[in-house]
Amino acid sequence: MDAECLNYCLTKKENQQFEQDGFFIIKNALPPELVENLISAADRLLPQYRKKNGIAKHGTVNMLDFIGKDELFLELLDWPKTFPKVWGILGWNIQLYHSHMVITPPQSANEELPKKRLGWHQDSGRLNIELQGDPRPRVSLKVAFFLTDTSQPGCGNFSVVPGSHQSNKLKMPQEKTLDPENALTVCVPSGTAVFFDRRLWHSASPNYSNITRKVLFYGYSYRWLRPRDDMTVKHLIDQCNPIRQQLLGASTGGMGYTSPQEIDVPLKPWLREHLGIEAVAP
Ligand SMILES: O=C(O)CCC(=O)C(=O)O
Repeated sequence: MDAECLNYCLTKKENQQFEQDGFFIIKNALPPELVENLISAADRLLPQYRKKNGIAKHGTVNMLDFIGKDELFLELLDWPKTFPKVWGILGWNIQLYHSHMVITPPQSANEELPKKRLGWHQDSGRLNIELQGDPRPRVSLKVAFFLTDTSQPGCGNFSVVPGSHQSNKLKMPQEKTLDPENALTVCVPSGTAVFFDRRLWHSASPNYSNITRKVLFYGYSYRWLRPRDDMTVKHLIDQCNPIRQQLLGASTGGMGYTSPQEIDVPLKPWLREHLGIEAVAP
């Protein structure tokens, strides 16, 4: 991993924002040429995915486990402008536990749907039932890479309720079609990365623009959490450096996930070498 990434470590302000609001935004995380190439890679996968899953051309796609479907997607795993912030929040015992790509085509004009409440949720399914505590522990976060422009509302924007990660429940208005009072439409240009805590109440939203919205979600968690999708990456492991191998789930065995040796977590010695012993949690 290139030590240039150390220029983009988590700042105090980003950390405070993450703790307080449950998310923060990094503009210009990806250069335009890379965004174009990622769009092309995504577009190459879509026709077959739509066909296989019976999704019409204008239907929304939520493709899980895209990470191993094009080598270019591996570049964002440890992307210099984002990855240091991931370890800055979660530490070194981390992995990619989930990837999904959401493609939201414009809603056709004859699809004038009645106003409906958005699909507010926290990530991780049964963790939100079986883990005790209020708020429950963080466990994971996502980095959402925006490949298309959603700088205006109505473009299929990502929506959040700032600060809602601090509670297991989200208060809803009595009127069933309304969203929570303090809901926020996240308006960001292409190339932006949005970091969010899995506990943050969030939702997708309809796309009334004429641009198909494309976002890549990278979910990072502690290594002891089971992956949320199939993580089909075996064919890529040998060509990856040790830190990428760690992120893709490599381990010397079961014990290596809960009580890792340094061989299981090459990110740890890398951080110690570059940042010093005091920067690395035991
Ligand atoms: O597509 C979106 O904006 C929302 C994605 C989402 O709900 C999720 O990542 O859990």
